[in-house]
Amino acid sequence: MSTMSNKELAKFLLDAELQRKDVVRITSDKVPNLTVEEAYTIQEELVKLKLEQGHNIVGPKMGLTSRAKMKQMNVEEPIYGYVFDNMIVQDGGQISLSDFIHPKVEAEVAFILGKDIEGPGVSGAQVLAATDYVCPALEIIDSRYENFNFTLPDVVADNASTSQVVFGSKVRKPEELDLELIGTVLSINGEIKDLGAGAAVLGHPANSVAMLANMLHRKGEKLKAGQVILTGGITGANHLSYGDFVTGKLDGLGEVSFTVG
Ligand code: 0L1
Ligand code: MG
Repeated sequence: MSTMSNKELAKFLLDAELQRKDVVRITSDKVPNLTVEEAYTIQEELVKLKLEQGHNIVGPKMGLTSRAKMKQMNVEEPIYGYVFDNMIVQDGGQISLSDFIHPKVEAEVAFILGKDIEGPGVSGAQVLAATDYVCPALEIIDSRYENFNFTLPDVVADNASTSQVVFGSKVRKPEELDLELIGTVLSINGEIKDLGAGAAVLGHPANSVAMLANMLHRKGEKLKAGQVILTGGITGANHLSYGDFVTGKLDGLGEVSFTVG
């Protein structure tokens, strides 16, 4: 049993984020027997603290949605976290390396919801019908744990490593694209770092949003119209360094970019 409350654990992780200082994973000493369910309770406390600080939720996001990442973490189910308005970086803008511990970037598709979506039993087809637009995105993840060394409950408690997000300025109606086939290239300084297709995300990025709605239903929550949902990396996550120029090109959705200052 930990001597720290869930709120104290959330504060510990938030302090690490705000001070850009990595910490040892909480399951190593503080809460060795932490379950995923309990970890989501810590994440809820973290979300509350961010809301209390005046930040607003842009939308929940999905993580660990590729078979490769799930296998690596030995998990059957992806995880979710929350993106806040103070995490958004303008397309073509600059991020500052000093705002992070050890950032990595991955290319994703984001869904902009036109209608609420409530589980259980939500399908990808229902998600597409409830989606107004999709757009390209670059997610910058930054685990608060030393060397990205964590177990599944650790990363859930740490808001799924969420840090900053660049949404592309071009939006398209989902029915105009075949999101399963959407070719994606992630480049840094003109060098291709990784590539993939939309199907890397649970077979189709809409399936990721469906799964998210079904997972949130367990907590009595739903996805809301207007929320922007990151569906999970189509590419792997690549380390960022000072001076990097990062682009994500998604077929039919155009380019999204940022520089690292
Ligand atoms: O967005 C993501 O896929 C992050 C999931 C957390 C795992 C990681 O930090 O690599
Ligand atoms: Mg991601």
